[in-house]
Amino acid sequence: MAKKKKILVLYPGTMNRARIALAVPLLLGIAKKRAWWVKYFDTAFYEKEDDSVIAKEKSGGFRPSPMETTPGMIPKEQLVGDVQAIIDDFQPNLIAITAMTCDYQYLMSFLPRLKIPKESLIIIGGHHATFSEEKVINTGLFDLVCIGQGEKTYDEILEKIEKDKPIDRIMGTVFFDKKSKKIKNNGLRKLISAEELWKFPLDYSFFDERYYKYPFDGKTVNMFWLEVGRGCPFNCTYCGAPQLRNKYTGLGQYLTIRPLDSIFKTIKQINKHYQIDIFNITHECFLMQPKVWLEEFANRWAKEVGKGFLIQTRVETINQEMLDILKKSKAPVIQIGLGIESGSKRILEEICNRKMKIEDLVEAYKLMNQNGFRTNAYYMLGFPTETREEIFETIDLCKKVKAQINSVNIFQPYPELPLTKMCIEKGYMKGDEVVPSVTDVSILQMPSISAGEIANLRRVFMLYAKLPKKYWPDIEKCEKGYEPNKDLYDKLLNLRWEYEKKHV
Ligand code: B12
Ligand code: SF4
Repeated sequence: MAKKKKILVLYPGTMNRARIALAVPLLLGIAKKRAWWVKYFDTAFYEKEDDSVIAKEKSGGFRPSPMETTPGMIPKEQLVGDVQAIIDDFQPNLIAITAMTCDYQYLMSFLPRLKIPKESLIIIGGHHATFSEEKVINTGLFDLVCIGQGEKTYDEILEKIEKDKPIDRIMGTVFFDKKSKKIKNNGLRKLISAEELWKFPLDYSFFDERYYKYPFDGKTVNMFWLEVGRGCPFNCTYCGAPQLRNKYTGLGQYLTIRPLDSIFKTIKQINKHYQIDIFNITHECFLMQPKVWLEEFANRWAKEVGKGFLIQTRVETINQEMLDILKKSKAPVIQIGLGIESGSKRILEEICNRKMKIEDLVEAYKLMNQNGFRTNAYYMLGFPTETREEIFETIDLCKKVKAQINSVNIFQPYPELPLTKMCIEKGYMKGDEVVPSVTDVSILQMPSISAGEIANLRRVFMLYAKLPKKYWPDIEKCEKGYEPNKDLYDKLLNLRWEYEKKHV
C-alpha cells in the first residue's frame, strides 16, 4: 500500500487576531477527504507591526474593543524557527499556501529563510497568485502557482502526487521545474457549477475558540465568516472582484449563489462547537440575489439560526422591500455595509467608475437607520488625482450618512487593477513597489496631494467628520503634527464618542 501523504497548509495572515481565511477549510477538507495526513499552521499569533483593524479602531472608526489582539501573542522573531521546526518534524510532501497580496508580502519576509526539504513541493493560490502568477513563479520558490478557482485544481494536484504522477500539466496552474528552471503555464481551468463547487468538503476542526472571538460594538463576540456566494456584477476600478469575473469570460458562470442547504449545514456544523453570536456574511453584494432566494434565506434564518448577521451590498439594492425581507430573518441585529468610498462626484464617476448619486447614498443610510439596522460605511482616500478638497467632500458625506461603523482606508494599488494601471501610466508609481496596508501610507507620488497628507488625513478623518467645526483647529494641529499632539488627539477621540452618544 502506498504511504499516506503529508500536507502542511499554511496561511500567512497579516492580522494580529486569529481568523479563518475562507480558502483554508477547503484546503484542509479536500486533503482530509483524500486521506492525507494534514497539519495546519498560520501566523495569527505572531506579533505584527501594522494591523489595519487596530489602526481603524484607534482612529475612531469603531468603538474601542476590550480585546485588541488575541491574547498570548508570540514575538515575531520566533516565527521562522517555529515554522522550520514543524517542517523538520513533519517532513510534508506538500506545503499548500493561500494568500492575498498583503499576506504574500508578509510570506516573502520569512519563506525564503526556511530550509524546505528537497522532496517537499510548495504550491500557492489565492487572489495574489491569480493576478501575479508570473512574478510569483519567477521567485523560484514554488513548484506550482494555482490561478483562479482552486477546488478542482487542488484536488487534481493531490491526486497526481498520491499516484506519483507528473504535476506539470494541471489546468489552472503554472508549473516551475526546479531542475531545468522551465516554466509552463497551463492556463485557467473552466469554472465548475455552484452545486459541484459547494460539495467540496470544508474542515473546521483545526480551529479552536480563538478563531471565533472578535470585537463587535465594544464587546467580544463569537463571530463566523460565512460564505454565501461569489462574485459581483459591478466594475469599480479599485476592486479585485470584477478583475476575477473578467478573467473568467467564456469559461463559465462566475457569479454563484451557494445552495441554501449547504449554507445552513455549515452553520449547524459550527454551532455544534461554538455558539456563534454574529455571522459575517461574505458576499460582495448580498442583496443582489434573487428575491425568492433572499426570502427563503430569511425565513430559514428565523427558524434555524435566529442570530445576528452582517452583510455588504450596493446602494442600488437598498429599498424598503429589501429591508422588509431582511427583517423576516428575525435576527436580533443586522448590520448593512455599503461602499461609499468618496463624496466627490468626480472621483466616484471618473476615477472609480461608480455611477451612483451622492443623494442616493444619504437616502439609503437614512432608510436603513430609520428601519433600525446597524450601518457600516466604507471610505477610501488617496485615489489617483484626488485633492484635499475632494477628501473633505468625503468627510462631509460621512457626517451626513451617520453610520455606526466607519471604515476609512487608503487606496492601495493592488496588482493589475484598472486604477493601478492608471497610476503607473501617470508616473505615480513604478509598479513593483510593496503595497502597504490600507491604514498605513500611500505609495503614490501625486501632484494633487502628498502621501504624507493622505496618511495624516486618514488618522483624523473621523474627528473632522464627527466633531463640530469649533474643534477643527485642534484637529488640524493633530493632523499636521500627530506625534507632539498625541494627548490632544486622544482627548478629541474620546470627545468624538461622547459627542456621538449625545447627538445621534
Ligand atoms: C471575504 C473577503 C474578505 C474577508 C475574509 C478574507 C479572508 N482572508 O478569508 C475579510 C473581510 C476579512 C477581508 C479583508 C480584507 N480584504 Co478581502 N475580500 C474578500 C472577498 C470578498 C472574497 C474572498 C474569499 O474569501 N473568497 C472565497 C475563497 C474561498 O476564495 P479565494 O480565497 O480566492 O480562494 C479560491 C482560489 O483563490 C483558490 N485558492 C486560494 N488559495 C489557494 C491555495 C492553493 C494551494 C490552491 C491550490 C488554491 C487556492 O481556491 C479557492 C477556491 O476557489 C474578496 C473579493 C473576491 N471576489 O475574491 C476580497 C479581496 C480578496 N480582499 C481584498 C482586500 C484588499 C482586503 C483587505 C486588505 C481590505 C481592507 N480594507 O482591509 C482586508 C485584508 C485583511 C487581512 N489583512 O487579512 C482584495 C484583495 C486584493 C489583493 N490583490 O490582495 C479583494 C480581491 C477585494 C478587493 N477589494 O479588491 N476580505
Ligand atoms: S460593488 Fe463592491 S465588490 Fe462590486 S466591484 Fe464595486 S467595490 Fe467591488
